[in-house]
Amino acid sequence: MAPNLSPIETAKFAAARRAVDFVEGGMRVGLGSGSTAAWMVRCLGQRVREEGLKITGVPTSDRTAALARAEGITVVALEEARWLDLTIDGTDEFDPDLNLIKGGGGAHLREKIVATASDQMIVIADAAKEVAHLGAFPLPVEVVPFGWQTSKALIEEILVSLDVLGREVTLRMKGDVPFTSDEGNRILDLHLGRIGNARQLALVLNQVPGVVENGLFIDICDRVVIGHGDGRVELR
Ligand code: ABF
Repeated sequence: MAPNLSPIETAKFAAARRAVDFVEGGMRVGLGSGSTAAWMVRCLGQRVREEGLKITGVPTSDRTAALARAEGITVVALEEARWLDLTIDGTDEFDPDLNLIKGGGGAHLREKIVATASDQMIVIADAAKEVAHLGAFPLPVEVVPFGWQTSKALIEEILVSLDVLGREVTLRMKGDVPFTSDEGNRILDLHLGRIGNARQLALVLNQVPGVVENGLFIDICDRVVIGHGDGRVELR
């Protein structure tokens, strides 16, 4: 399956392929979003077809659902699976405590719901996602469309008092219209530069009226599989 890939795709494929080794027959598996997770879904599909692996997949995005079905993976809604054995998903950043910034693809709400409904979460990432401190990647915050400007203003006020470097908050756009998540909500991107206290920020953000969820995953990830451009894999 691994054709001659670029170094970055080699890294993503290597991490995805190694993570799929943790999947056992009979598992209910949360399927993440993004390009690294797409490699994972393809590798899982190969095991389903070639080994007869029996698993049930719960996708975190409509796009992942379509890919999983195309790969021959049995897909069910989280409501039907109720609880999952394992979720495998990508990330935008991970720090030494395996805390994450996710949501660059706009799917962090469903990703966090699925990940927290799992016995274990494994993150797959190319080595560039490893950071000493979270925050260089813009932190997504999903807000309902009603009164989103008020939510944005309240967030900006909060940032003044918190342990962050930057304070710019932008509405995520798709071309010249606001980006809409699979749930029909809007995404605000917090350009913070460096987050000192991610645990505190995650708690405070979700208290803002209109905020549905933020992209900080604190104490949720159990293991990170890191892929390198030469095909090497590391486990954290
Ligand atoms: C998803 O994958 C998102 O949470 C995250 O933004 C994205 C990372 O994408 P990629 O694997 O393409 O770098 O999990």
